[in-house]
Order: sequence, then C-alpha cells, then structure tokens
Amino acid sequence: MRRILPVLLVALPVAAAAATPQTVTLAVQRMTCSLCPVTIKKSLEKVTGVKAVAVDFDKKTATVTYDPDKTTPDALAEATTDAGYPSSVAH
Ligand SMILES: [Cu+2]
Repeated sequence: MRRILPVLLVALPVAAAAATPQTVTLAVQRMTCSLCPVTIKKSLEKVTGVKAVAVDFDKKTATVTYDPDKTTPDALAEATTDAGYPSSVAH
C-alpha cells in the first residue's frame, strides 16, 4: 500500500485533466411544443460522453456538457437530427 498511494496521487490529476468537460450550444430546429425539449434532451443523453443537457425552448437551443474524449459537437448534432430535430453548433 505504501508504494501504491503516491502513484494514485500523481495519476489522479492527470486523469481529471484528460476528461475536462466541454460545453457546446446547439441551435435546434423544429422545437414546436413543450414536449420537444424532453425528446431532444433524451436523444442527447443517450450519446456516450454526455454529462449534462439543458434545453431552452424559448431560445431553441440545447446546451450540452460532454467529454471531448468520447464525443464531438458533430455527433451531438447528429443525435438530435436522428431524433427529428436537425441542429447545428450555434455561433
Ligand atoms: Cu413537441
């Protein structure tokens, strides 16, 4: 145990840095009723690496926090598109 502990202490910050979450805002089309955000949120939460999803019905956006090692903004946009809500990265 005495030898393992220092290794863990050194390795932990490295692992944390590798998984720094990124946030992207997607402009989502066809959000027409209050149930749409639920569907969109579910479709995004299914994507591996997604940590949090906040859909704004008024602004027609989905803000996604994700692990950049596991997914990309393009894959997130594809997920909502597959669910029937085409989206693209908002600029
Ligand atoms: Cu709807």
